This record gives sequence, structure tokens and C-alpha cells, in this order.
Amino acid sequence: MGLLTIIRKNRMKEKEMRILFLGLDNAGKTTIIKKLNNEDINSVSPTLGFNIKSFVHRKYTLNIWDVGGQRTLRPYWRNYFEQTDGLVWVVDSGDRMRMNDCREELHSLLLEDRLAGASLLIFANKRDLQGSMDDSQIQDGLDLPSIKTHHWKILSCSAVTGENLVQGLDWVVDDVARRLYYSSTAS
Ligand SMILES: Nc1nc2c(ncn2[C@@H]2O[C@H](COP(=O)(O)OP(=O)(O)OP(=O)(O)O)[C@@H](O)[C@H]2O)c(=O)[nH]1
Ligand SMILES: [Mg+2]
Repeated sequence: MGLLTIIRKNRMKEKEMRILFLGLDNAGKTTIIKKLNNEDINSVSPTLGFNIKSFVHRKYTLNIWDVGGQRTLRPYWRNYFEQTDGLVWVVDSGDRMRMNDCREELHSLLLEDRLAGASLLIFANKRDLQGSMDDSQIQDGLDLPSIKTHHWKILSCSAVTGENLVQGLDWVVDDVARRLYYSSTAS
């Protein structure tokens, strides 16, 4: 039995996935994760290190890593890449000023070997805000169509209303499961 097969079989037994949330500071990563866990979202403060949250979603145990996005913290992102199955890139849809910064940070992540196999969900967050950018503006701003190295999907969402949060997580889980477990998650 090859090593890859053994690793796959072990993971199949455990049914675990590691999902990494990244994005610029203030994008709403921590708020999204709290909302998904039905926690109070009024007490969120900037993440200065990282948080890990584990919960069961459908039949999978998701280990969600939430890492602070402030510029001074970004060099540490690389410490969290190992064994990432799904990357969730969170964007503040109202933050037009930092779209270039956001695009550059995202595209440099996609060059990382250790993230090579990861499914990529772009959460266009804060869609409840008036005047926020729509999907196609964000898609263009982040140059998403040029991404050929990863399975990706963009979904607009709001951590405040909860819109599309579960749908986004479902897409990541399905995409990862197809790759890791060779089968759909229907059973
Ligand atoms: N209107 C609105 N505000 C949001 C939404 N999501 C997050 N926020 C607000 O945006 C601010 C930043 O949210 P955080 O969750 O701390 O952002 P973060 O990406 O974790 O930031 P760092 O930890 O610094 O990387 C907070 O004041 C949130 O209340 C949203 O969907 N809509
Ligand atoms: Mg945070």
C-alpha cells in the first residue's frame, strides 16, 4: 500500500478537514466563524494571533483556523499552511481602497506549494452594507478568472445576517470531500 493511500484511508476514518480562513484585517473572518457557531458576534475584536475552532458539520469534523490579517501578522500566515484542505479567503466587499492589496496577498498565497491542493472559497463578505461591491466587481478586482491552479468559487455573504455562510461551508466541504474521500458527501 502506498503512503498516499495509507494517509487517505486514515483521514477517511477520521473524516476530518482542516480549513484555513485568511484575508486582510477587518474582512470579517472571526465574525463569520462565530456566526456559523451561533456565538455572539457583537464582541469580536481584531485577531492578534490565531483561533482554532472545531465543530462537526454534516459528517465531518472541521478544524477551522482563523488567523489575524493585519499587515504585521501576514508574514506568520505561512506557519498555518501545512495540511490545509480548504482555504477561505474573506474579502470586505465595502473596502474598495484595499482591493489591490487584497488581490496581491491572495495571488501570492496561491503560489505556495503547501496550499497547492486546497479548495479555494472567496467569501465576499459584508454584503449587507449599502454600496458594497457585487460578485463581478470583486471577481475582476481580485482577478479570479486567472486562477487555474485551484478549484475556486466566489460567494457573497454577510456575517451579520448569516446569508450564504452555510452554503459557502458546504461548497468547501463538498469540494474537499470529493478529493480526499473519493466520493460525494451525500451518504
Ligand atoms: N456590516 C457588517 N459588518 C461586519 C460583517 N462581518 C464583520 N463585520 C464587522 O467587521 C469588523 C471586523 O470583523 P472581524 O471578524 O474582526 O474581522 P477579521 O477578518 O477577523 O479581522 P482580523 O482579525 O484583524 O484579521 C467587526 O467590527 C465586525 O463587526 C458583515 O458581514 N457585515
Ligand atoms: Mg479576526
